[in-house]
Amino acid sequence: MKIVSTPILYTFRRCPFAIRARAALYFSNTKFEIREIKLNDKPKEMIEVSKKGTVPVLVLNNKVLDESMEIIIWALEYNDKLNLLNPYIKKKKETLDLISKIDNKFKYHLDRYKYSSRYEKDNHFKGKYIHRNLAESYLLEIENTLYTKKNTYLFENRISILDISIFPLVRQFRTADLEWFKSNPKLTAVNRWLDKITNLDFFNIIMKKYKPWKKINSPELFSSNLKI
Ligand SMILES: N[C@@H](CCC(=O)N[C@@H](CS)C(=O)NCC(=O)O)C(=O)O
Repeated sequence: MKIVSTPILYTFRRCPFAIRARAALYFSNTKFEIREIKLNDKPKEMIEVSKKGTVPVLVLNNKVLDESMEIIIWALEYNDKLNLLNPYIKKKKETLDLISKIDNKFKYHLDRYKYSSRYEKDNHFKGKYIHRNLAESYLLEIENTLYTKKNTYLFENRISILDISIFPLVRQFRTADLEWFKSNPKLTAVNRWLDKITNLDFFNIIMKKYKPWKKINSPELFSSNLKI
């Protein structure tokens, strides 16, 4: 698809779904206007194009993508010189199934662990540490993949759509209790994998801080200048 105008990304720096969308836009070398938002004061320009009010939202000249996986796939189908789509092409079902398990089941328990006070009155709430154990059980599968294959990354030893889609949610889980996570002997390979990814140059670049977007200010342009 030919891009006429510069894409606009509505984003929130710490949101794991926005982090993975920015990662894919980075790896696809897409130049875009970055609009950092406040979740409690969303710009009307964003709601006009996507009523559901979640970030990330990518506005293209002919369509709006308001699900992070749609943005990732759009970006990498547009330009994927580093072959991040490899597992999505070779093992599409397994790849999407794993991402969906992390997005839904793992994230469900992660929220109830990390933000336990918000759920205390919920009938289905099992207690902070039970939810931590249940979230951890999904990471044991990842630990097993990394450990048994002696892999650095989740698919064939190079960074792929699987890593960039999953690591921001695992990072969110880790930050809930850094000490517990880092010293957890059951998550040695997951810790190594997360350290490896968050120490790559791209991570610093996509985590740069921007002031919340205001229409009157000049646009902030994001360009990865990836040498590919
Ligand atoms: N399925 C969506 C989830 C996006 C999402 O839940 N984003 C959160 C921030 S991490 C959000 O915008 N929540 C709206 C709010 O808090 O008002 C995606 O993958 O893009």
